[in-house]
Amino acid sequence: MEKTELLGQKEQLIPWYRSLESLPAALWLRPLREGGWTIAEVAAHLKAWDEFVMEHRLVYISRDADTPPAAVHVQDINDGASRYARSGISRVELLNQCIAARKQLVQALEALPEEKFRRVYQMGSSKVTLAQYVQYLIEHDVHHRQQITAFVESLENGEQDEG
Ligand code: NI
Repeated sequence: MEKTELLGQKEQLIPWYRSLESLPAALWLRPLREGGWTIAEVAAHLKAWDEFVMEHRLVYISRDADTPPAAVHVQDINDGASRYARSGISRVELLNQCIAARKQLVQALEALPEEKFRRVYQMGSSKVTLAQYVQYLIEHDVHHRQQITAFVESLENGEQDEG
């Protein structure tokens, strides 16, 4: 995938975040499945990973250094995002922050020359081109979007059955 296409796909999360503002308010803090994350937690999770990528990956790539094999504390990042989503922050505020983080991420990627997307970097424990890495991040977006879409649809179908 070319840089322009990759950035276009990363930007698609912005209108999707906005669409979450118009969901019934009661769904925002309802777990997707028993014991699972809420929509708020999924949004905070995506924001936390955007921040991680900017701080711990793109900063190094912009300097043309390999990213340091600094340990990625996945569980800590995810737990922190969950706590943040449950901290009492409003839906509008959290979504605005998610959108701001995503805009920053897209801008940071945009600032990198095309050539860097074809270069191989050490990303944690694996070596991949920047384009492959961004492709992986797009798949992560799509995975969580599908999760929430399926949840909302299942509730809509459930309500129709009852009606
Ligand atoms: Ni995830």
